Amino acid sequence: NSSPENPGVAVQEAKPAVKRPPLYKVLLLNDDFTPMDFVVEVLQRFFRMDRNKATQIMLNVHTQGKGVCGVFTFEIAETKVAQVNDYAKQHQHPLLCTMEQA
Ligand code: TYC
Repeated sequence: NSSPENPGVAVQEAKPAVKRPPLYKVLLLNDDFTPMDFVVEVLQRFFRMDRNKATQIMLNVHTQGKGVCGVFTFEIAETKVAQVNDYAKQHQHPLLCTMEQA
């Protein structure tokens, strides 16, 4: 990448200063006590799912032990996890939400 003015002299090229941020999966964990209806409500309220989608994800978590509710940047994922865990606590359910890098 030398220039015509300075043949053979390498020119430092600027890298575009944009990078995709790392993404995080927000996971719901199964337990034996949280009512299915409550989990469906949580998925609708905090992940904006319709009732059918929420029921499908809830049943997947129920049978597989855990499941992905969505994929977000770090701060959004952290906020979702806190909202779900706080809401579950307020309603005295042991439901747990976690995150991991996608
Ligand atoms: N296993 C629970 C029940 O049988 C339902 C449940 C589903 C709980 C998903 C948590 O993340 C969960 N009532």
